[in-house]
Amino acid sequence: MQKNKGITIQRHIVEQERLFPQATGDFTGLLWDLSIAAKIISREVNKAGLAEILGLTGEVNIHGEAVKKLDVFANERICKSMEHGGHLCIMASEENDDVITIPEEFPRGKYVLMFDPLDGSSNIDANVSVGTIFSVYRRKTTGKEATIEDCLRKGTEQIAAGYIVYGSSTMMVYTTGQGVYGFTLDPSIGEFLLSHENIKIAAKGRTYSINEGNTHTWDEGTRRYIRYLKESDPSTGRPYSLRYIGSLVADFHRNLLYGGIFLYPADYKDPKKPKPKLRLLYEANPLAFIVEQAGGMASTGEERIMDIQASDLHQKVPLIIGSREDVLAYEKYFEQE
Ligand code: AHM
Ligand code: MG
Repeated sequence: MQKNKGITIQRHIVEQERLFPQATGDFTGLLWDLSIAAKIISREVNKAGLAEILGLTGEVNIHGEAVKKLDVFANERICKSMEHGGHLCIMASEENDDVITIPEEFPRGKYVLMFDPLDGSSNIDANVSVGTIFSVYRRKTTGKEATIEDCLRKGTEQIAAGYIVYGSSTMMVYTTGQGVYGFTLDPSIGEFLLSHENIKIAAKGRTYSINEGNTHTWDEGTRRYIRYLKESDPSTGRPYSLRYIGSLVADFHRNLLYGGIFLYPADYKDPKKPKPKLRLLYEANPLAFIVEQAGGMASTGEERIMDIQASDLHQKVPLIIGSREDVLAYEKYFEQE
């Protein structure tokens, strides 16, 4: 039974925290601050359709003010919402080359926040769903200030991860390692309400999500796997349907709820130097934590995403993520090459 449906995100966070008697409330504060940033970003994303009236992002609006690009706005919003709370010691964002330190005037906390402020933002002017992705670690260094070492971690060290999808409604989905919970923003009261309790992904889906225009860049294993999905064999649920939005959070969210596999393999145009696109720390790890908590899998094709030790803040990895049996089947094809 969905006994908690409709409770606010704040109450849910507090109740989750009560499961850990030693908790200080710090972590609750962190997630709460993030949910506020999400509401503000949601408001701005929803106004994007008014660009004709208010001025396109990157231009000067009718009031003579520069209109910030939404990804820049989202990045600044998250930094501002998170830097003063005393929960964090350092942050890193997909938008910044280097780590983001906490300004001197604010207290330092024990947590590290990594985030992609507005993934898929190139889609925004066409009213396509976009998202914010985040991941939280506990600090590991012990010096006066946190360092990049606190950010270069393995996904298995995450203590929380989540995303906000700005779509037909705004939803925040997160895990602290105790299952996956989804909250829908009720704009009339400005609160995220629990709408999806203990989300589980189907063991096997009927859809695949990949940029098929890149076929010429794929390794042979990926090509054979996609061909296999398209063959007709009703006894094994094939052919699969293709669903690709080109906005990672939206593609992932759909597959999480309906089952399926998302693939962004490396570009093998130069077989000696395969080039992946998606980032380990801001995109792959947080979604991997969520999918595993929901019973699914995330892999590079040959390695569990969350087992990779990050060596660079903007390191990129192939990402194959979704229903467990589908990811396992992909790994078999990949291994045979
Ligand atoms: P971004 O971080 O620059 O927004 O790019 C990431 C996006 C993802 O949302 C999406 O899955 C992918 O790029 C789509 O790439 P492509 O257009 O190559 O299919
Ligand atoms: Mg991104």
